[in-house]
Amino acid sequence: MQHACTAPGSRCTPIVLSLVRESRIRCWSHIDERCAGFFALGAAKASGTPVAVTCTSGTAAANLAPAVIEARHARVPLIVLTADRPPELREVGAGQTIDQLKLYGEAVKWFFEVDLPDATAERLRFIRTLACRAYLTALGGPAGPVHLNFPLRDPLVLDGELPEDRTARANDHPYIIREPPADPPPGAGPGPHPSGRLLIVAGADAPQPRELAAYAAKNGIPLLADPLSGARRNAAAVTHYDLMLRDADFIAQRRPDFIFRVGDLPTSKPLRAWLASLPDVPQIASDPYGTWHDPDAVVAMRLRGRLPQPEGLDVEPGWLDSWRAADESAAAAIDRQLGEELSEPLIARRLVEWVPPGTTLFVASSMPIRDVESFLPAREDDLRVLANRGANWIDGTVSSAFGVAAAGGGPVVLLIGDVALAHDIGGLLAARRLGLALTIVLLNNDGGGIFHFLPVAGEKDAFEDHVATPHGLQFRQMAELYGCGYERPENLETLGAAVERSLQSEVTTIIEVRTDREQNLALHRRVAQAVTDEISANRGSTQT
Ligand SMILES: Cc1ncc(C[n+]2csc(CCOP(=O)(O)OP(=O)(O)O)c2C)c(N)n1
Repeated sequence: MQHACTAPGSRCTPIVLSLVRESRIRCWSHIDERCAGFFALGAAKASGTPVAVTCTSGTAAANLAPAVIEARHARVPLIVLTADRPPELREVGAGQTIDQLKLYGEAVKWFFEVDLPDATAERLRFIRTLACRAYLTALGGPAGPVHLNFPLRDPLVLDGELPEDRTARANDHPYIIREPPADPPPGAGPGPHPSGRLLIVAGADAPQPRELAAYAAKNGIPLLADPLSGARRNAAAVTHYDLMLRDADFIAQRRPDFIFRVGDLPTSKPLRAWLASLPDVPQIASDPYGTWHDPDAVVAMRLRGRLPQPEGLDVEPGWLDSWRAADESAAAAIDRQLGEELSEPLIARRLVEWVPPGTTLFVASSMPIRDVESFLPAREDDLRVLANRGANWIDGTVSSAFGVAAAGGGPVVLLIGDVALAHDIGGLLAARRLGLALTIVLLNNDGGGIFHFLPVAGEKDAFEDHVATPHGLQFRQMAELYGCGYERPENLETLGAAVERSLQSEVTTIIEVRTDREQNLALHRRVAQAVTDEISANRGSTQT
């Protein structure tokens, strides 16, 4: 384990001291447990290895729940170490005591109530084994959170010498080494032998996305890849499916013969609706993590391993070309409609032009993730796109992005709306306290712009105050309060320059772009209409 997060308190003192004094673990200190949980989540998501988070007893531990739930849904290895009162102080009116047993319910892969171990050789062997087991459980199968609850009795700091620990393995070797799980053989089982109009849909955590994209390109199979899949690349990538699949005629002409679904389902509603409308088309999900992403109950075959990639498939000639031609028409229509004026979709489309290879783009839920899916072009470089799309909420986004930055591995740019930023405003403490540099591109439309797309927008008496929730926050002042740099570009050029400056800077910078919710809705509608018009106009050339 390389990273751990702490939050202050008394009862957790022994755990905090143990983590801080272990030179091989980098400890990140947080004030708010909710932030600590999401920070750990981000670091674990980015590194792919378990990260521990500890806190004191009571509601402190309850504040970790949102991150634990997200970790479960997004398969992120998190090790939660909560401090608790010893048995004699439970249910007797002692302060700061709640029932912490199975506090996170089914959201954790494993709960274990640790006893009050003495520092004898047997107990140390037990605790070492427990630590290894927690680590391996968090990492194995589908990864996820585990919870160890530690009753701790006064004194909470050592009042004497510890006996010599003779249980460590030589040369700092782990106490237990586990054989890495064998990669499931590609295409375990007989596998289908499809032909005709084949299609691949790739979502978050698609295994080996580059290989998948190369395979699709080589075999002429259209690849509808969510940016979170890492597979939106190469010649078969169809980027604008979210807009194209709103056109009934387009859909009518593109009934596939086989659909391969890899990784999680993409966010796009039109894509989901289209897949749901094709129960008669064999849909085959490759499912290496044992997850079950099929809300419409249309998947006919589940493959345990990766998608088999047989060569020499009999794919219908012209099938990929027709998708690619429509995709290019859509791109042209989008670019014409968006022009150069700053808008939320334009930023989702162009932001990556200013970031160096190896950057991670962390995208908040609500419109940012949707706009990135709809508008981010295919890229051949190693841009990584991450998001908290396990449970799809907006909480903890800032902290998660800082956690990604803490795990190292290149610059991190966070694209986020104002409500999501306000929700995790405390996460900004990581900028100065932990010395982490993030580039935060803030799309400030003073409220939840997404709700304008929903029928509730018509309920005028309640909509603005209770759904859109404008707040009027002055983010310049907020940046100052949290020791962040601040820029407010007014056009595309100055935005690009601000992003590039921020990426060179050693401090976190908030780059605020003001937008308008009503205008954003209107622009999205215009773009969608323009794509439909363009595809229809080019129908002759794109027909299959
Ligand atoms: C923890 C949590 N509470 C409530 C919601 C419901 N919700 C969905 S989107 C949204 C508004 C987000 O607004 P903002 O971040 O400004 O993005 P925009 O909609 O403007 O793109 C809310 C409150 C949620 N997703 N997560």
